[in-house]
Amino acid sequence: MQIYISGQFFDKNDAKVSVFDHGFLYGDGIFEGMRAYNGKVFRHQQHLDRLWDSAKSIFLEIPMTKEAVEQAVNETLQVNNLKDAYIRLIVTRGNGTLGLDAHLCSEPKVIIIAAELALYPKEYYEKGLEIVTASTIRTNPGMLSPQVKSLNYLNNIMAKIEGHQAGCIEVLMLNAKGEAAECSGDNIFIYKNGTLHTPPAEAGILEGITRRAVLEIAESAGMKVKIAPMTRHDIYTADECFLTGSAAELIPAVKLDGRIIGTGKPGPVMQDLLKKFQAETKR
Ligand code: PXG
Repeated sequence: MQIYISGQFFDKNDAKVSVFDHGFLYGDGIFEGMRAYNGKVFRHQQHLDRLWDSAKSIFLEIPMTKEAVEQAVNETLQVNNLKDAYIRLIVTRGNGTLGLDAHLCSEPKVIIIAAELALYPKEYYEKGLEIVTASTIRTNPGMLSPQVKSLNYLNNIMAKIEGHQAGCIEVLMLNAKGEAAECSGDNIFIYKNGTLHTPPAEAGILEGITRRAVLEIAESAGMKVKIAPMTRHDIYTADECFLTGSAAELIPAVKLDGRIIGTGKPGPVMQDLLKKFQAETKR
């Protein structure tokens, strides 16, 4: 496996960053998780735009143009001979001191890892996920915005550990108001009485690229779509529930906190949207 670090490729064992990198010391950096289908990155430009927005928000100057990063991502796929892959694009603050001062850091580092896909096992798509609500809440937008895809994912990792302890591979995270925000690494949708619902950005979510694609697909299929605050009660009483993310695409959730959602089986609306989504990834 060849890993790209700031203009050079390194073998997996030699791909290293300094212990003084603020990405390591403080989680001071940002990332994107992307999917390549048949050699092409799905919605590449949107991922780059989101990365640049994250960078701007944390005063991080990416030392490359968007075009150069796009090309480096494509090159990383080619060098590793990967057509269908998961890609991790990372920008760290660079080497600094043991202090917090970001101004003392060297140039930010751009790292690209392209790996074989490690998807959720097929049975989860067939049977649906059982999820629980984590007691760890999603980052409050009054703190670092959850729209910043930062290298500090500890809240989400704590939530995921809670899920693991309950025997679940994904968990629902609430915001400080007690509304449903999203899952630890996926956005959430429900379908009820003919309308597709998902929480708004203001609920304190990362606005997923997959979420956006699903909203566009649903709207162009003439489906009623509502982006509004969502409670756990809404999810318990929904006809269908599913999660979205670059790695998972669309995956059904059939139980939340012990309540069976709808029929307790993957629903027809989700399955139809997944088919349409996959058709788009093939285009
Ligand atoms: N919410 C959060 C908090 C995320 O981190 C999504 C939603 C879905 O966004 P996209 O753009 O992928 O539709 C994410 C993305 C992984 C991994 O290894 C994925 C994410 C974060 C960390 C790791 O698959 N998710």
